Amino acid sequence: MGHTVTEKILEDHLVEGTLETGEEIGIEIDQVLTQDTTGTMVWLQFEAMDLDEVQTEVAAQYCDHQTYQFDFKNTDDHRFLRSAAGTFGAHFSRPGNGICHNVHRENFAAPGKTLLGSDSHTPTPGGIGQLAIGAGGIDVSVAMGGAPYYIEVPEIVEVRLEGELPAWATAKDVILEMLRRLTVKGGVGKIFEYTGPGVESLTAPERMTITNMGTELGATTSIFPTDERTEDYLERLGRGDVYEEIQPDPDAEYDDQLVVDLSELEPLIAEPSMPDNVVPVREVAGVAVDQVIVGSCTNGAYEDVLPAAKMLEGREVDPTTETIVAPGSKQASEMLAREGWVAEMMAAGVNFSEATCGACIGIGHVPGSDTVSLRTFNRNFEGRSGIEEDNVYLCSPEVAAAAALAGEIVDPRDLAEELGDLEDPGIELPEEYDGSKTDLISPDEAPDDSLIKGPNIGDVPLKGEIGDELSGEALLKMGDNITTDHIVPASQDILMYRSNVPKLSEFTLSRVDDTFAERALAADGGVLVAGENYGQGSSREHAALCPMYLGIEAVLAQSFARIHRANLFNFGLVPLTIDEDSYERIGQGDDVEIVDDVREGVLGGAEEFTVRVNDEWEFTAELDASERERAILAAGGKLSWTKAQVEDGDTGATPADD
Ligand code: MIC
Ligand code: SF4
Repeated sequence: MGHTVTEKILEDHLVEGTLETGEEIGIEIDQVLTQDTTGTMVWLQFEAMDLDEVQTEVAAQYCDHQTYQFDFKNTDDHRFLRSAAGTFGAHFSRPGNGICHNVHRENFAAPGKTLLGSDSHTPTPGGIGQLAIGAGGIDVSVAMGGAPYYIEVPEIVEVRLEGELPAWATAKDVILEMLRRLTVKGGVGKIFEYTGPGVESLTAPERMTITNMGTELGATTSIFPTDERTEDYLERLGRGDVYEEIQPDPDAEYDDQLVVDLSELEPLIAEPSMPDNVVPVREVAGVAVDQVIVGSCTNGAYEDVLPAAKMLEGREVDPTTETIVAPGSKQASEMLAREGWVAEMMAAGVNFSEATCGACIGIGHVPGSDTVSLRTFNRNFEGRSGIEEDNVYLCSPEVAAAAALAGEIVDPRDLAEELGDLEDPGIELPEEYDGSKTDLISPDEAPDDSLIKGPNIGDVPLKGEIGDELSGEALLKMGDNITTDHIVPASQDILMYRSNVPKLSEFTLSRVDDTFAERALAADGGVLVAGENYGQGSSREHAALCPMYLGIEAVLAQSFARIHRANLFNFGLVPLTIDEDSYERIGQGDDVEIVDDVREGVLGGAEEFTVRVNDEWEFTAELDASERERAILAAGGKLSWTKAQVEDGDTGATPADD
């Protein structure tokens, strides 16, 4: 039987297990990336495991989320990260150099290689045939120490692209169409592999918009085959030598298939406040727009900003619409500046920002109350923009620029007809990506060789081993699709505590119930109850770490998002799956008790546990976990488990010489 692109790369990197859907395998990781808001924990855990040197081919530390450094704590985090990169052997990208996914694709991404990153949009270079997966921080630390990354082999779904995009339809509309069809949980347990004649009509950057936002489907990753377009892109980056052709075999078999006819697509938009709330732009035309932002790791690359710049050239944005462009990397800004596009945009009324995640997580450009913001980003979860009742729409740079000009949502095809001289700008790649590399410091040039820890950088809290008994109050009952932004928000006032878990945990679940943290501490233990897809969104392990710190011992949910589920194991919280009837019946404040011996069940492979509620009624909850996950859980989390493994010399990770 022939192989898919995914199988070829997995097979090349397989160090443990059998490559069969649903089986747990261990794969070798070639590259890792981390960023400023998850990176401090990555390195603190690397240090706590007594590891002293990066073992992967490439490790890169980016500073991208909180680059404005509103507080000394952010600056201290950046200083610590630079010192950690220097001490342990990673590349360091200075604050302002750009978003991790953009800078990584420009400098390190390579077909056929594996990449593990502590950010959920790590799959971005899947667009150039890299198998790239987002994970919690400790998974990245362990892989960086040289150990395999363990994963259940997902279903591989073929997304067959037919035809070519018509005028004004874009790569963003391809992924919005996928979200419209499959929803934000449609990709859980799946890898989307793009194939078909439509692939060659898309440039490498367009493919990366699609793979980036595959994360919003809940997918493990998304990947494209490689071809002349991939090679051409890498050559323009000056890295043609890393090109490798990877195509699926003609008789490759997929677990499932869907077809997207590119020629049938039209400009689409995700309405507030979920990325799968997708409708044609024409359906919401006429809605007044107060703010437009072009940027983010989805659509902030040079090739994304350029079409918007071309549309704005010689025109003026509507006086009622504030328009901001925040490129994904400093290289993109520098090139756009040298070519004169920055000046054109400024003359059109654009406020040009530094290369940062910023507004994507509510840091800067927070929308006004009762206003509409149109963004080229990937997420519009309620409140993420920095104001609770926000109205954030997601769209392509072309739709964003059209709205900036019109002051309202408008299909660019209709605006083009009205204006007469507005043409679809299309996608144009530069001859050469020739931005400076000043802000990317290689391990050889590192200015530091020891860790610099400011007063806000604390230790990683540890949980004890799991005991025989587990009981407590159902401290909070939540609905479906609870995001990690609900669990530990990422806004500016909270983000500065990412290295200080006791302080950060005060904000746990505050977006659902602001009395939660206080109640949890007072209760000294308890459980959480949730509906489907609990923990979707970010890779931030703080969403498990903070509840753990507050004494939460288990989460009972109808289903879990992939990265968050792994994070729960990593911090010793039992993720139990419950059915709809039990979910409906259990109430907030109920007393919950696992009747069976928990430790024995976890270690002995029990898949079902009896849960007793208020001493009145019982139901069965499921624990679907591999042997390795059970051992991690029983040890109280991955840090304790790995330390023990390292002491036994079992992980493949390389401990420090004492
Ligand atoms: C996000 O888009 O939500 C983030 C902020 O990039 C997160 C990482 C984090 O929480 O630090 C992600 O996507 O993993
Ligand atoms: Fe940054 Fe937003 Fe991308 Fe997350 S989704 S990495 S916050 S730009």
